Amino acid sequence: MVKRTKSSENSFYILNMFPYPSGEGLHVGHPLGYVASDIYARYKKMQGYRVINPMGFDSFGLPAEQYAILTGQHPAITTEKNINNFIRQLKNIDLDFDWDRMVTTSDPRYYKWTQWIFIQMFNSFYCKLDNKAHKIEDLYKYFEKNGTKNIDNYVFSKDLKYEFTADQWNSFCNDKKYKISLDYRIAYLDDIEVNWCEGLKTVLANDEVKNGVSERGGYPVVKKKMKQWVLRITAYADRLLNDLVNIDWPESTKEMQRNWIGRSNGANIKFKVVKDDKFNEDYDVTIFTSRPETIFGVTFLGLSKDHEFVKRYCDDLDLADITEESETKIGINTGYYAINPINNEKVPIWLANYILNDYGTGAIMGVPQLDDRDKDFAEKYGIDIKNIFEEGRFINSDFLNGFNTEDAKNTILNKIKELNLGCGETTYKLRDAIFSRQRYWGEPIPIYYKEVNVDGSVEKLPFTVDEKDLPLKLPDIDDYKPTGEAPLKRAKNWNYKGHELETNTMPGWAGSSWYFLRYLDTNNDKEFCSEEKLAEFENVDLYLGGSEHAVGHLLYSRFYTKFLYDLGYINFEEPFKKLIHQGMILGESALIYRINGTNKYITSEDNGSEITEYKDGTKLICEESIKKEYIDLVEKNGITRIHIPIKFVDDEDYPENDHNDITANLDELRKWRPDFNDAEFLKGEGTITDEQKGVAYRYPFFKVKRVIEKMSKSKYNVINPDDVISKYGSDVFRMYLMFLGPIEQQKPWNTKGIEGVVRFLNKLNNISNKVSERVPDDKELKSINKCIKDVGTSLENFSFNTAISSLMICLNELSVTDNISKDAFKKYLLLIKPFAPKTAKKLWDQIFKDNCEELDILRFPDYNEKYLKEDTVQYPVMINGKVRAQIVVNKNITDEQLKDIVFKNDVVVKWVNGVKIKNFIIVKEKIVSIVTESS
Ligand code: ANZ
Repeated sequence: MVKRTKSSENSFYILNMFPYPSGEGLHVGHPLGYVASDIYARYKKMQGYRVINPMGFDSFGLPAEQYAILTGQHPAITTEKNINNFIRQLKNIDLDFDWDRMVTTSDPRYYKWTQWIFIQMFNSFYCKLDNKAHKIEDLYKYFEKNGTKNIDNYVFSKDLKYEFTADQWNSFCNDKKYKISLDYRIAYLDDIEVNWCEGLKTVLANDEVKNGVSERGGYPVVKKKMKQWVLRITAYADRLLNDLVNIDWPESTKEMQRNWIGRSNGANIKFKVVKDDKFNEDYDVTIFTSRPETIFGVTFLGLSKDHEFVKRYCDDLDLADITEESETKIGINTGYYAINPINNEKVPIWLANYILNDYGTGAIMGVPQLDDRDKDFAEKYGIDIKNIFEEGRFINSDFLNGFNTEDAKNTILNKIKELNLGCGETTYKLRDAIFSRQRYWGEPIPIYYKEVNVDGSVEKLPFTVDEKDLPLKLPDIDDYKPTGEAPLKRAKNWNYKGHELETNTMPGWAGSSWYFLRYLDTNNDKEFCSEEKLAEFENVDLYLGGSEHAVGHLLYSRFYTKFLYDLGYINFEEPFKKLIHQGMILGESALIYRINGTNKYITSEDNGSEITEYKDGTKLICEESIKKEYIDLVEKNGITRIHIPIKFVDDEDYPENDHNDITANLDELRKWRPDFNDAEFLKGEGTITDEQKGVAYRYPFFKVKRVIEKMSKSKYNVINPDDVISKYGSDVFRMYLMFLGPIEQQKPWNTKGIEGVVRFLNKLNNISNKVSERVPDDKELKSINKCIKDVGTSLENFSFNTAISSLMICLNELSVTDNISKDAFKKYLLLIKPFAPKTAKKLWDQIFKDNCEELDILRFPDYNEKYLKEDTVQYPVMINGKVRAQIVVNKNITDEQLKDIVFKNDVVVKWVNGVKIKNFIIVKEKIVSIVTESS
């Protein structure tokens, strides 16, 4: 059990979500969080913190495998190449990552421990007594003592299908005990319904299936039960929910996790099925509702088509039409009725496609007035709708009449318990996490199957590979093509000690759910992380990453952390104390329009009418006959939008007009793709008048349409940081990225705006020639001290753009004089160092190298409050109780001087002219009050 607590208050762990090393490399959107973290890390280090800011690669995944299928290259090879390219690009941005801590999830030295954690999950169960994972041995002990008596209160499990006494258990052979224990473990095998697509020979995720066919290719998809490894994350639902209050995360992300976990407090209520001539058994349907107080509004019961009642009594119904995928509600009337236990009303029992079999009890009470789904359904099938709620109060609800929702809920829950009609019940939307993937490029699951004898019959049970034999390395295969079978089935000698090995691999999130722990002790081959190393930094102080991971990765990481905590391997329950989502950097795409069925292109989206005149007044001048020809064609054939590379959009050619960012370079365009070779572009000619100079420019152009959208290769709007850096240098790139706006905000990259940052750094370079030995003057002291304070405050608030604004303002102030004092300049370089490390270093070496002071060891400067005091003060002037004017004066003036100024003020003169002053009061640095005679 880890007892050690964090060894240093002075340590700080910063982390970015590690990237998948795609073949496309980084675009400017990726490094936003990296640069922010780098600036923050450098700042914290300058404050004397021990900081780590590691980087690694989430390198298992489908794209590498897809690429292998196409090219026959082993994914390990392409992955390595991609990683090297990423590292090169990241270093190019001057990111000061702790490269010696780097992890890659597809490295056997790393996934050894991903496999080890899986084995720990296999060897554990979740104990309800203390709400923690325990070693499976404790479950054995329980069975030895109690058999399955009250097992429901002891172990967290989906269904408890065994029943035996302690004596019986003790008489079981080991293999039978082992087999029984398999059902209670945190990692367990389950027959799970999956979406099987025979056409693609693979299992598909829910979002890859649309209307019953595969999104890609449109092949039929069927539900099929398959044996899969599953992790019992549902055992952690309450902790995952409750502990959200302890972490500093965006509220919206917490809310998404809450919704995903979906705890719902309601009730299970029994409805009796009515006996008649075709049905005379005693049968109850138990429904789950989150709104038991609406029970007087029930007009039908709804069951999932897989409900047990249906299997038993409805074999005469044709269930084929009830597809879950369908967007519209579909139902069948079973012909049976149930009795509302509260008011004894008889309501019909329907089957409906919107009722999930694995949520609640798979049965609902339909309350059409208050539940939209029920309302749609009732309206479609002509089922009654009863009004029971109006203006916040229940009506037509007998003993609930006049109650509000909360009172009604409490009252009905008591009634239900009293009458023994059911019980309060908490349900969750969260499902156990399917862990098996039928693909190649992932961690092998360290399980083998051995035949054992259980009660006289031979069964194949799963066993874990010995920990000392880890990693279980991913074998080579000859053919990566998907055939519907797990690719590892084609691996030669894929067995362990003569027993067949599991052929499914782990999902993408297995490796990413715990990598933040491995950074603390990357090269340890004895443990996933040693106790000492854990104590150095513990959990992540600041985590940066995209909000698209709000549920998946962040929830799984929390689950893994809690699990390792339960087993005593770590002493914190949450992986990431503070979380910031960086906003997406959008690209500016350029679109042109092809007239369908031709190789002719027009400059505008609309049907041709816009061809003649643009909103800015530019006239398109071309011969009427040509124009007419185009307009007719556009109307006849229609047009297609085509993305063209943004780099063909002319930036430079017409700097004096507004069109420089909307005209395409047609020569480049023709060279770009063969189909543009002999393209005909309907060029326009524009006129722009420069009123100051009194000249008009005329120029031909081909106007593209600009849209701001996600950066993506397919939209040709990707800006590669390498290009920006080779043109402007990494400091400009870093600062511009941060200057674009608040880190959390989504914002477009606009290369033109970069010039402002270029000018700023140029100015800094220039000023360095004017450094003088003189002592700083008051203005400098004030300016630099204010800047120190503002940059520090901004950084503490992760407001990088305002920090840069402060730096810009200060530089402007410092550069008004002919020279700048060495002292002020030195502080300024320290302030800018986290943002523009290269520039800071260069100037430092130029100016201060003889000082024998190393830039790298100097602390972030402190400010002196005394220089921040304003030397002016603003006085509101109150005349007869109303503020009529504001007067700004020097702080040090005398009362006499102030009085003089006040009575010379135009507004004051207007109000007090000709009347006698009864009273004149000055409250120092606060207010001036005048009371006149007549009031
Ligand atoms: C009556 C009712 C009245 C309901 C009302 C809702 C609103 P949450 O809160 O998200 O947990 N339900 C129960 N089991 C279901 C299933 N297997 N498939 C589809 N729907 C199911 O949702 C709980 C509510 O969803 C339940 O409360 C039930 O409808 C429905 F004004 O019962 B309710």
